[in-house]
Amino acid sequence: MGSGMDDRLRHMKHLSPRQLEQFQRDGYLVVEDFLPPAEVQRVKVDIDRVCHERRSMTRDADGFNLEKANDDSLDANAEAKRAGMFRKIQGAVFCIPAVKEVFASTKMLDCMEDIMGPNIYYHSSKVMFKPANGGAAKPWHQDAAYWKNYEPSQVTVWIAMDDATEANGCVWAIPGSHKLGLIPHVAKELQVEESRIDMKKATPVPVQPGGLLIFHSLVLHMSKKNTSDNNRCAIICDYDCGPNPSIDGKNEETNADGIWPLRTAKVETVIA
Ligand SMILES: O=C(O)CCC(=O)C(=O)O
Repeated sequence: MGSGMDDRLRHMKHLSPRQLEQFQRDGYLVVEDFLPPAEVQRVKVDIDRVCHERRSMTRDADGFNLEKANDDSLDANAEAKRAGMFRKIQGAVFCIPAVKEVFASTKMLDCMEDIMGPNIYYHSSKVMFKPANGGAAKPWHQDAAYWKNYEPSQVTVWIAMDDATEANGCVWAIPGSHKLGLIPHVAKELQVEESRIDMKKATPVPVQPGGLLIFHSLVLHMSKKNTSDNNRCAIICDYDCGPNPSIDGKNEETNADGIWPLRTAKVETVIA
């Protein structure tokens, strides 16, 4: 290990060197008990408030995607399972203040700095719902396949708002798959065919409310249909270590190029 790495390990702000090593080996890491229960409750109340305001929606609009009767989340005009039953809210930090507070907090950025280094930019965010008794599956994919014009330098934080278990559709991952490079994706809902995946390695990643699942944008992951009586909701933020425009578009936080620097290394100017 070089002295640069020694230095980095000495200055870790939230994670332990063992956790960093685990992330580097597997491409993902679970950090339990990151948000206290009261904070999880506060975020859930804010999500519920925003959903309640849109409870009559029957068509996708403004980043709000509904659960579809035919389970095809990409078919914006397909019949919704129920008005106001959402699958996803894209750009969540911009419409749900409590979600923004979590993802832009010092504690969260300290944690991400341990993994990504001192330059952290906003890439995108969402709420992913998986309603009880039928919330749709998400097939195997690498997030980098969705972000075609970007180098795969993003790291995602997925935070459980409910107890995410195998029964209600927790995420599954293939440890080490971030080292495989980008794998061809097919179909409308971009996905990797199972024949290309070492399915013996498929690992469920249950997370308790307030726990984090942190994963690299090349990690193969998926989640199954929710066949249980319990809802499963997660808030998600994707961070980039380069100054690239957010895929959620320009808004009050971004500069004219659509870039939102959340934390950048301070360069000391030496005056001779
Ligand atoms: O929350 C889920 O069920 C899946 C999330 C996911 O695959 C993603 O954000 O890329």
